[in-house]
This record gives sequence, structure tokens and C-alpha cells, in this order.
Amino acid sequence: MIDLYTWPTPNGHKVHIMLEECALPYKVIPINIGAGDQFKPDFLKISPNNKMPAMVDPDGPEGGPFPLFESGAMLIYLAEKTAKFMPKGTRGRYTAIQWLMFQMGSVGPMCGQLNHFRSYAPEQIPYAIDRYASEVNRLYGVMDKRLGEVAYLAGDYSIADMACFPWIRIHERQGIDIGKYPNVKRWMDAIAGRPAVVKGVQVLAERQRQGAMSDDEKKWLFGKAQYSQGKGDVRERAGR
Ligand SMILES: N[C@@H](CCC(=O)N[C@@H](CS)C(=O)NCC(=O)O)C(=O)O
Repeated sequence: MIDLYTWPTPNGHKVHIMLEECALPYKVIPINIGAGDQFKPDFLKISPNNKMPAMVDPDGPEGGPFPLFESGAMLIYLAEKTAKFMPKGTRGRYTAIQWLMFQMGSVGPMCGQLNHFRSYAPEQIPYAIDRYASEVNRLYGVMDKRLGEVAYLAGDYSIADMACFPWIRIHERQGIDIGKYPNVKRWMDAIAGRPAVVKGVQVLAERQRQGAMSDDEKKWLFGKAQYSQGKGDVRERAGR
């Protein structure tokens, strides 16, 4: 059974959805990123960038356990392992990988920065909010054009859609008016109705933060605990 190190965030949801879609058994190991679990030495051995999700497949390639971090790599690995949700031919395969990379390189990081400056930054900085809101709206526009031509990003439903969907379903948190992107809305609604997706986004839902982020969580995610990594015991340094 795959050990899945995760937390109920969009990057976690990508992999929860894929595992559910493939009906692969997995054990959830919560990594509470607001409490510093991502800096525990055992987790860093699997995920040296101190980010979830990560996993260990006990039946890895060439035998033996195989640890993996970065959600995009995990999605490609699971698609290859199961021969599911990745087009078979070279053109189709790279079309899916291209839209997956679009998510990993643009949608995720830009939406993440927009969320940060809208909701978590200690002060509202109009330049930063405008910059990321403009860029995120531009990315929604790119997706809307593509999804006006095809049902799913790579033609058929694939890991590229599983990567983008968790970030798009939280469009309200990004201040995005989804009505401006009717093709994205049609695509989002279709994916949201899939039984595996309904289950995937419920993983650890009971641990999801309600309300504002606490100062302690901010310290782990954006404060001194986050940036003193590699200089001794970060929790000790952070006064915990
Ligand atoms: N590119 C990474 C991003 C993962 C990521 O940003 N994870 C965040 C939560 S969504 C995290 O673990 N943050 C904890 C930290 O930065 O300490 C992926 O797609 O797996």
C-alpha cells in the first residue's frame, strides 16, 4: 500500500484525486504544515524541499520502496504505474505533460502568490495583489481558450486536469469571477461531479483550517521557522 504524506491543500488534492481515480489503496500520513511537520527529519528524507505531498511506493520500480516528492512527478509516476489518465501516443502524452507543466510552473505558483498577498500577507500591497490577480486572470483566459476547443486540457480527462482542478475549484478565494470563463466553469463542474474527485477532496477535510491563519501557522509557513531550515533544530530556534 502506498504511504501518502499529505495535507488538505490543492497540491495534496491532486494526488488524492489520482489515487482515488485509479482505485489504488493508500495510507494517509498527515503532514500538518501549520505545525512544522514538514521539517521533521524523517519527512525531509522523503521530501527534501519540506513540502507535501510526498509518497513512498513499497512496490517501486526495479523492486523495493520508492520515495517521491513533487505532485507533478507523483502524478506522472502513478499514470505510468497504472497505465491510466495519460494518453498512449507520443503526441497525446506530451500534450498532457505540457498542460501538467503549465499547472506546475504557472497556475500553482501564481495562484499561491495571489492567495498569499490577498489573505496572508501582514499588509495589503496593491501592487502585489494587482500583479498576481492580473497574471491569474490571464492564466484562466489561457485555459478558457483551450477548453473552448477540447473537453479536457489534453483532449480526454487526464492527470493535467487533476493537477489544475484543485486550484480552480477555489477560484472564489482568489477573487476570480468564474462567470468570465464559461469553458473553465463547464470543465470544473464536470470534474467536480466525478465520484473519485468528490472522495479525493474529502481526504483530511476534517483537519482543514476554519477561519484565519494563526500566527503560529504563519511562523511555520512564512516566518522564521520556515527560513531557519538547515541551521540546526528549526523548532528550537523558533522557540517551540
Ligand atoms: N511544487 C510542489 C509544491 C508543494 C507545496 O507548495 N506544498 C505546500 C502546501 S500546498 C507545503 O507543503 N508547504 C509547506 C512549506 O512550505 O513549509 C508540488 O506541487 O508538490
